Amino acid sequence: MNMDSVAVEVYLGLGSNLGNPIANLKSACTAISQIDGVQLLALSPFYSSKPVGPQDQPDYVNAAIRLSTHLSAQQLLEQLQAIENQHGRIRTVRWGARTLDLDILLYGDSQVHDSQLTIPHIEMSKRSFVLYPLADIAPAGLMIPGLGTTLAALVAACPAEGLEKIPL
Ligand code: A4P
Ligand code: MG
Repeated sequence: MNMDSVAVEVYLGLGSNLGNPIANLKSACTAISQIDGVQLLALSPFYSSKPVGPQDQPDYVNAAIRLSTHLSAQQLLEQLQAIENQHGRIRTVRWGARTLDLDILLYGDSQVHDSQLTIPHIEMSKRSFVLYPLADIAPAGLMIPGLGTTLAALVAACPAEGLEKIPL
């Protein structure tokens, strides 16, 4: 960690569809707020969503987080994967059911393309369960690096089908 560096604003997507998804996301949020070098700035409402990918799995609960950090994207990914593992995440089927999925959606205005990370998250612009919670906590004019478009434009182009805000 480089404490001299300027903090970067980061957005995460959270998802769960096994066990108690709401409890899993709340507990993940607490764990994320406790990562050294991370300051949690906002948590979106929770949404229930129909599974994208294999349909023979339960509905998901999804949310988004805004944080600021001095960690590199790679360091943050390691911390997030440790939290996924603590929540009993077992990697089997691609896009299959999971107790906890933590994805880095945006890392400042950076674009990352390496063997470990693709940022902005490759599927985010098509997924209502990512875009709507993100829009709850991010400025509408937020530019999506590499796409040359704003978050608001992506939301406008993405129907909210199968997505419902969970009243708390
Ligand atoms: N990786 C690359 N880029 C990133 C990034 N920006 N953030 C790599 C996090 N990880 C990133 O991820 C596999 C690898 O992706 C990691 O080791 C990391 O190096 P994974 O979570 O272990 O595996 P996965 O499930 O095959 O992929 P992923 O990307 O998590 O799946 P998705 O695309 O997120 O899809 N339907 C609803 N309604 N709601 C959901 O939340 N989620 C999925 C999972 C499918 N359908 C869903 C939902
Ligand atoms: Mg993931």
